[in-house]
Amino acid sequence: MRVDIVSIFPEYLAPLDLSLIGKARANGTLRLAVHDLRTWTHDVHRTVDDTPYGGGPGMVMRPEPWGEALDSLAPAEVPPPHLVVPAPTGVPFTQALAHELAAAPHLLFACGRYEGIDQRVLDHAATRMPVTEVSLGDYVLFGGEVAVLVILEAVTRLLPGVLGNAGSLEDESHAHGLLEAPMYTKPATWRGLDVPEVLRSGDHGRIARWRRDAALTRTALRRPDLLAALDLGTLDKRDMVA
Ligand code: 6GU
Repeated sequence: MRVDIVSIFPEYLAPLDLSLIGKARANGTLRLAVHDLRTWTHDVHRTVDDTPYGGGPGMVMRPEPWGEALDSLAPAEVPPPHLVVPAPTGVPFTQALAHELAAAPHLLFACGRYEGIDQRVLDHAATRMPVTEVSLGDYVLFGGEVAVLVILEAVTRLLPGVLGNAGSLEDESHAHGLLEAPMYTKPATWRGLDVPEVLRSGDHGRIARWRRDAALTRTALRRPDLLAALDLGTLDKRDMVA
């Protein structure tokens, strides 16, 4: 997968050199480049923002540098990249969207700052490529950079060969619309607290049942919205008594 990120704070993306994303870059699974938006300015002050039409506080990112940046990074390419714009006004970022983005050959991230990017940039881009504004949740960040770190971490681990154990993708939280059951490792007793007996029983049927019930209970308590959205056809008879 190819990934381009445009930001006025490229240093913010330095963590992309680390850990499994860094490894995916080193072995060629991920061809990632970070670009400074000011590369595409032409005035001595390298201006990227201006006051909002209609008034109000803050500044808005001017369209010209963004237009040139997108022209440069998405030249009449077939297929074009998927433009992802992190913003609190976007659609919620979910595991399903992570899977969708992981299937794209080329992602282009536009990191806005201030009160956002002039809307015409996104409207114009949408005439030539898929554009998705994505939100991490119902709160406001300074800019899109940290959101890109989050989105790319969720996407990269879905790419073939990035996770050592692909089985990790199978049962994890959100894979089936449920939160995952609690996990334990050795020692069996720690500070007077025991690992649930069933997990040490070696009875794989009982263990699977216990984990399923724990996942349902945890989801009911913490994320009733997920439980309500669950396809009832995926429940079995014993789920109903849990
Ligand atoms: Cl993706 N960007 C910004 N700037 N704020 C956010 C967000 C994204 N998601 C939630 N708040």
